Amino acid sequence: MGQNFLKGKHLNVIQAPVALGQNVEGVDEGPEMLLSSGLVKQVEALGWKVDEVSEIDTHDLRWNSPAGHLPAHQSGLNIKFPEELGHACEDLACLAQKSNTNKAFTLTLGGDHSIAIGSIGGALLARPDLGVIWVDAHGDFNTPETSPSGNIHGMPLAFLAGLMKKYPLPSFAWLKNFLTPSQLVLIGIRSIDVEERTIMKSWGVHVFSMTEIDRHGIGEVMEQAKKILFQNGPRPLHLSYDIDAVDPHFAPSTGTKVRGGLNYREAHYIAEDLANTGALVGMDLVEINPRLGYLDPAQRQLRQGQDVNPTVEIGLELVLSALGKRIY
Ligand SMILES: [Mn+2]
Repeated sequence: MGQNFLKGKHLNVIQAPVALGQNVEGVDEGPEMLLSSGLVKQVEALGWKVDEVSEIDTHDLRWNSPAGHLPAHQSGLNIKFPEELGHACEDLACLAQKSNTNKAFTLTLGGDHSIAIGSIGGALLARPDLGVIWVDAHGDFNTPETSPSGNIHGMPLAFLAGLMKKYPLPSFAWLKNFLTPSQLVLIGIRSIDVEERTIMKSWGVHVFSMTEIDRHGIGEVMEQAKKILFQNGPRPLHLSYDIDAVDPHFAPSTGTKVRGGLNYREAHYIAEDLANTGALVGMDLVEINPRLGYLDPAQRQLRQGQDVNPTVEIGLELVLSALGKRIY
């Protein structure tokens, strides 16, 4: 397509070890596991120059932080830790905006999916026209009125679609640019809350659930997804990859497992196909919880005497696919 959404092959890694968007301990350990598994070296082996590896300040956002022990509902709304997560996402948004302004690829490592409010909210400040491919088992479109749990990791798309503007949440006032329905596609979905579905239908989001993948195959689904996102010509794309989209057989270390997900090749095909567009400018990889599934003997692998967590491994591989790694 010949666009210049990136300036050369420069990449920034942002670590966002945030766990308070959900309620399972350990998801804040994702970024360090990915980095200690050799992410930077393998990204560089694909010809990328890693300009910066930064980390947002999350001292009070980890599971075992003081905030983690606060009562769940501080705001009077059915939403947990809006203050803490709003400020963390604002920090992340600053870094993401800067990286996008510099036309570097922005790779954000979570953490739970609440961090996408920061990574995408920040990218939208630099690139208001950004298209988003949201790969997930869940809809992530809940609001305080529809959420069964009040966990923000089930609400990031409601924030990014502008549906939270009606709630008094000053810590998210920095969110300025919002997605429109032609800027967003969801892929791999198989679990939507009843009232969340109503919100999604009335907003008009394009959903490619597992049923569409069964019926048409992932290749055709990606063609349709690109048709929607590129209907008015080329635009930069951001891939928000929740590892729970992948079937738990392949990616067991995650907090909200749902059976019937993407198989190994389907998971990769999405990332490979987006890399092929030449339009991909950013990616989130979220919800890897190395503490879950890790001790299951059936999942245990050893390499050079060291434990390899298969979910961390597949996450790393998905990043490489999105950055252009090819079979042939
Ligand atoms: Mn998600």
